Amino acid sequence: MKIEDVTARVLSVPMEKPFTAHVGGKWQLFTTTTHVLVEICTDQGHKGFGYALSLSAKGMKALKTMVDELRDFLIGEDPFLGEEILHKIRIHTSFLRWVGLVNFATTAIDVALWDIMGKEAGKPLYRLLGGLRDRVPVYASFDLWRSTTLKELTAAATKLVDMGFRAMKMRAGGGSISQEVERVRAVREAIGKDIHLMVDVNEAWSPPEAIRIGRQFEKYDIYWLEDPVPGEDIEGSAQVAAALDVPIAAGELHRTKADFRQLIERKALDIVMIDLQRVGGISEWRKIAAMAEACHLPVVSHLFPEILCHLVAALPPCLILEYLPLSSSLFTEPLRIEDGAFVLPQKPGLGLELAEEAVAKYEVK
Ligand code: SMN
Ligand code: MG
Repeated sequence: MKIEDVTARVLSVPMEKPFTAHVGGKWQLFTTTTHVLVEICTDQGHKGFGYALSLSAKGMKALKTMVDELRDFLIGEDPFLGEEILHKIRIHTSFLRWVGLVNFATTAIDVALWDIMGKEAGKPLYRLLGGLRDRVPVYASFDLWRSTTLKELTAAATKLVDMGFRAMKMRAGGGSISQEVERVRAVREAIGKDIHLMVDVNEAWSPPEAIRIGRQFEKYDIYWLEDPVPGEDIEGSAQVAAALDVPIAAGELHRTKADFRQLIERKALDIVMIDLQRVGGISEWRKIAAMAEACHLPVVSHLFPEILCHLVAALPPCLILEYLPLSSSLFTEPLRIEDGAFVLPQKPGLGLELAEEAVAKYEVK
């Protein structure tokens, strides 16, 4: 089997539920995601797809160009030679290092290769990766934004429980200590003691602030406190992790195995959160998950529930799947959540089918 064609398209996809979040040190309203959708066709008629996305359109045309430039490393190759293909790409982009757009481009390519491998094997990806679980615990990561009023926040949290979620993540940061603590207290009271509650600060605090506020969160049984300080402040994160009983989750902002080695060795986290596209795809995600496993640390996913469900289902250190879908309108079928669990698709590969009409509608030429 040989790769015959590789195409990349830029799509501007409206969000079902726009939100405001603290990203890049600033509060921003997000209404659209920009995807770069990559499709790979083989001479046997198998077609796989993958994608990378951003909350901003800036740089995404450059990402498409990056994928177009990497096309030569794919044409004529066997899609089962994923490691070999990635290795060649890395050698030829090594001056740019394996971060940023290089990683976003390899993500879309690597995901598409895994989709083809699953289709060729006739198995859903989680089975190809050696997994058996056809359901994984999931947490709701939408609606409980820091921009909501206290009243909206508790109503939204109660609604998530009514929808069957057994775990949920709220955002924090930006207010006074008493406001932040009051929001966590109110959500815990609204959802009761049996629901897992995570709090994501998106880098909004300094280490002393994180320690002062985090201590007051402890009595509300927080499942994890996420990115309390800037991602680059590994030492600060280690101080916070040492001072607090609540487990610290971090890693979504990090890119390489060497980054994760530092986070782990300097004890900057208790739970390893791995983003799909910052690390460069499924193949790299698995390796970083194995590093965490070797250090007896649990792993959690970041975004891309429709892709990372396969990894969470297959890999032993994985705890729970984040559910903040940003790509659902590109697929013919809705993602399935039942009784607080994400139901793995049973079709081969990613188990997803592109809604061609929607893709054509969202394409930016
Ligand atoms: C997050 C992701 C996407 C937008 C805003 C915030 C967040 C998460 O850090 O963990 O989901
Ligand atoms: Mg986060």
